[in-house]
Amino acid sequence: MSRLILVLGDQLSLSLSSLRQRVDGDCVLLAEVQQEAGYVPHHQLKIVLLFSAMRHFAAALRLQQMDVYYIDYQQKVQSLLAAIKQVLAERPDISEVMLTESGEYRLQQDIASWSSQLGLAVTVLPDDRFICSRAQFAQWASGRKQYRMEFFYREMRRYTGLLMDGDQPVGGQWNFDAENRQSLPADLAVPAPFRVVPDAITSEVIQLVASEFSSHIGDATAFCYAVTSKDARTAFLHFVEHHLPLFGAYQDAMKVGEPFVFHSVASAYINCGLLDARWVCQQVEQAYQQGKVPLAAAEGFIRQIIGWREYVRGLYWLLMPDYATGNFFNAKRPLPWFYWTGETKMRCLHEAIEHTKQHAYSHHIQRLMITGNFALLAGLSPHAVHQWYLAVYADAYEWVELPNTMGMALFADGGVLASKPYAASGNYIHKMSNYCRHCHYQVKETLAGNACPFNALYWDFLARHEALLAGNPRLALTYKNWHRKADAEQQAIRAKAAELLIHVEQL
Ligand code: FAD
Ligand code: DLZ
Ligand code: SF4
Repeated sequence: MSRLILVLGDQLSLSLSSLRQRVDGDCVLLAEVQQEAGYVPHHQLKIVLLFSAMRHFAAALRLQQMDVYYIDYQQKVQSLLAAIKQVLAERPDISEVMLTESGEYRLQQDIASWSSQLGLAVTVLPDDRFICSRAQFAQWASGRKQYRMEFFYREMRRYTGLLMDGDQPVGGQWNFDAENRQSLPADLAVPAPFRVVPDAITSEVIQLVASEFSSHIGDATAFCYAVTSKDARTAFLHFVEHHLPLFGAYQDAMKVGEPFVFHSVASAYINCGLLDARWVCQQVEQAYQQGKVPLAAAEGFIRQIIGWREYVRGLYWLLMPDYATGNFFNAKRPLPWFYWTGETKMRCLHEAIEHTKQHAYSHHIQRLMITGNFALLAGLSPHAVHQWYLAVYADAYEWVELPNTMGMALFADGGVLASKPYAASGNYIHKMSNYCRHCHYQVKETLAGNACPFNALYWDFLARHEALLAGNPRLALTYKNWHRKADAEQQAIRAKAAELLIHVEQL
């Protein structure tokens, strides 16, 4: 009897746990299906990336003499289960379905019902592309009052041996973040990102997506990402050579017309399996050891992968499904339409959303301190914001998007992930970007007609939620500053914020 190995669209790694179990006679299935392509209105570039990478991956498996079934989108198969049934109808010799665990809770629940629906054994294997297993994370979390990333990260440094000198961190410090918060000098040129010219397979997928998903955000014909692990590795090595040396210093910086700055643009590749998380860290460690990049840059990058990335995944599986329904501030406002169009006079939001539309990408500080910060201050519904982030980025899967949105950007989990809300006024954006110099609004103003909306919204957010936040020691100084303001000024700020929120669609 044979087994059918189902490989999901974000499992495009030859070393995948399910593929390692393959023996002669087993066959492999990849399927472009309506359910996965449609559970949120994914960005057109994300669908091109996934479908083209899946098709290239199927070709790579066939080159290794594997027996591969590939269901393409034109066959209009509704779900992964329906795709499996289609293969089983042709292959009565199959007695078991095997797959590596899904990255999303939604699909995991679905898979749990497959065995009874198919009348076959369904074997689910751990996804060991992650460095920390779900069980290992649960063990780390058990008995802790707080799940702070920094402590988890140190354990991961010890566990992987990355940037370690025996049991001590190389350079005598775990974290060089304090050196990583510079704004971009006006005359510093940003090297061009790596681009790939679409081949025949990708061109065909572009046409498919342009016609089948034309109502989704983005333009499929602008696609220039890698779709094979070979090209994704070349793209990453391009980053290591040209961008990594300044990655640390300018990690938080933003500039008009520069979507990528010194970032790696690697998340979409790592998350769908084209790049391996351990491999990227090794390249970065090696670049440091060879003297090509400063320690602060190498440590800053490795922290994002073995720290943040592993941490949010652990937290997701530890706290789902309740985590998805958090709404600490009881925020209810619908998402303004400009999140889809970028048509707003606020230059910072316009830039972040335009980058998102054009590239299915914006970098971390744009996600956190621009679109996320505005959503937090304006009291947008966490569910609506979560659905938006899940749809618009090429790297978005719920296991990584949800904790970043609910926990980091919106504090909707009440402080499980972050020790205080990442709320900021226009002043922060002005410090870290040149956006305000190109904006309709005046960043130094709070009450004037053309005042930066972030200013009044920031104070109003703090005042609105004082009962929930005033006890947080990290906000003590902020509340002291609020209470230093005269009553009349406080009232004027709050009235201004109320006015802004009534007209939020026109900002
Ligand atoms: P770099 O800045 O070059 O960082 C290197 C790598 O570190 C990234 O490729 C990524 O794999 C990892 N990384 C960095 N920060 C984080 C983080 N906070 N959580 C997890 N991994 C991290 N990341 C996603 O991969 N998918 C998402 O859907 C996603 N949604 C987000 C939503 C919000 C509201 C916020 C604030 C952040 C989100 N992030 C998400 C995290 C982060 O913004 C992206 O990983 C990063 O911007 C990807 O760009 P890059 O590859 O150029 O990253
Ligand atoms: C994101 C995505 C899309 C757009 N389409 C497919 C698909 O057609 N077939 C598939 O197997 N996977 C797809 N994916 C990725 C899945 O949604 C992802 O595997 C799950 O959400 C688990 O993380
Ligand atoms: Fe954004 Fe305000 Fe600066 Fe305009 S002035 S770019 S709205 S922070």
